[in-house]
Amino acid sequence: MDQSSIKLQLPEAPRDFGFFVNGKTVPAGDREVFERHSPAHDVPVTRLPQCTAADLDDAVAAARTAFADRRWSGLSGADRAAVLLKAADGIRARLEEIAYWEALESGKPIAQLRGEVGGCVGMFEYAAGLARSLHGDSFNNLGEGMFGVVTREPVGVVGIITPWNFPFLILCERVPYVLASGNSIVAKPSEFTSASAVILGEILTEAGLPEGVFNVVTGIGATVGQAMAEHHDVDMLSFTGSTRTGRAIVAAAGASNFKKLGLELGGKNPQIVFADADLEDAADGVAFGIGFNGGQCCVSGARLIVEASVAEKFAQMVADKMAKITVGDPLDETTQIGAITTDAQNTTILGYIEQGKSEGAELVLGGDVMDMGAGQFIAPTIFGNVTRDMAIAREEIFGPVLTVTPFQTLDEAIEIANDTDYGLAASVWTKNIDKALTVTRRVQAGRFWVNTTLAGGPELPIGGFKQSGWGREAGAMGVEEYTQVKSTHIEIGKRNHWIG
Ligand code: TXE
Repeated sequence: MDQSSIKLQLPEAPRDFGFFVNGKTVPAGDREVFERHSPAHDVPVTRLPQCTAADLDDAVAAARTAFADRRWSGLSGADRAAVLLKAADGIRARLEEIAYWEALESGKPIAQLRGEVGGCVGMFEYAAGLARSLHGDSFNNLGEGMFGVVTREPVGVVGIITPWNFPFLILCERVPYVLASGNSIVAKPSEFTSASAVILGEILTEAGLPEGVFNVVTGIGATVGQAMAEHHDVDMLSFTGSTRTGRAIVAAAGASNFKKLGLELGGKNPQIVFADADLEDAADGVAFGIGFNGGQCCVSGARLIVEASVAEKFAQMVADKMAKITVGDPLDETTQIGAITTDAQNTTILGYIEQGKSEGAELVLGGDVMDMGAGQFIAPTIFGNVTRDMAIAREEIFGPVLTVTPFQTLDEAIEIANDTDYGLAASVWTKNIDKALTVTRRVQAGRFWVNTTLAGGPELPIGGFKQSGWGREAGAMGVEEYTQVKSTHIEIGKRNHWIG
């Protein structure tokens, strides 16, 4: 599609996408079709095939054949890097198109999406370097007669199941890293936001990725996703989504072939603010941490834990910031928060807001839907006087809802921060280096931010402690996770015989 033909207006008719197997887009044919309505405009925007378990079998078979004949894993790291770099160019060239369809399917603001898709270019470029630098280890200290070599090999056929909150970004935090070592992939995007995954298939083929190495099956989690988790010929599965579905994936992997799993699950992430912080910066950061993507991030800073001496003043500063966030049409360049992506998520968030009110928390800001004429929008919301036992303080709301809990001492702040089943991310705001380091050492979280929040990039690995998941994505670890290690002993010279 010509980039210049994309206008920031609703499409005249929904666009038909196929799924993607063996280097080619496959049209829906006689399969059922899922029509996705824009959550911001209530009009149909895309149509995608509901793949079946048989379609998944075909995609896995294509990935297996591609892996077995080494058409990709047998290439040099340099050759794989060349394809990943061309794919980065391909994403750059189609950035506007990806951002447009994703804005329509997800309700995210277009300006935010341009940044996200631009970030995906960097993921491919960084992973290209890792394809060339991936290496093992050697042991030259085993005596005159022995040499030891440790090599890394791709795992094989990797399944990737992704959610609707960052459809293209989460895919790109995995795909180039998984490809870097030579694996083949079958991806299953969320049924609500599948278009960008299919576009990525086209981009990879145009970049020279051999056919069968990257495949996309579209469809429903309970059928095609579950079938992927149960599949005996999927060697590893990367799942990003709810903790509930994560449990089902673990059970399915155990009941089938013990496939290796990477899991990025929920979060209930603390924002710890000390009285000595730059409170202006911290207020902006806390508002950003919960407002960005409408709070629909696994790493959203949903729990403000603030030193009691400044708690009231600081909550008001955050409220003043959050009241100024521009909520509205995702296709408007100035919008900062768009629509809530799914109907179910909208219901969940509103349910938690009601629960917060009935649990006795103080509603400081928002707490209601916003009428934009169409679509589903929720006002940025703050609850004060939130105690640790309240559901709004414990459960992942996944919406623009911030809870405020005061603390008296550093130890208490750390205790509150760790009082959760999750451990995905945390932020601390202070100008005191000792406090910052003590908090980063003692709070259990896979990602940490000091005097900032939600920063990221291709270099640093991501993943969770506790029930937030297993394994790491991105960074050098994001490649290593999708390899298996082989230890080889090599005898030098004549064997010392066991049997005389
Ligand atoms: O997630 P699901 P949902 C959290 C957030 C949200 C809640 C529910 O709290 O409110 O999860 O969201 C596929 N076997 N997060 O219901 O169902 C599904 O098709 C295999 C946190 O949308 O976990 C989709 O592709 N796959 C999160 C993906 O799993 C299955 C991001 C995620 O959907 C499946 C999103 C099954 N049985 C929601 N059932 C994060 N960590 O960022 C569904 N799927």
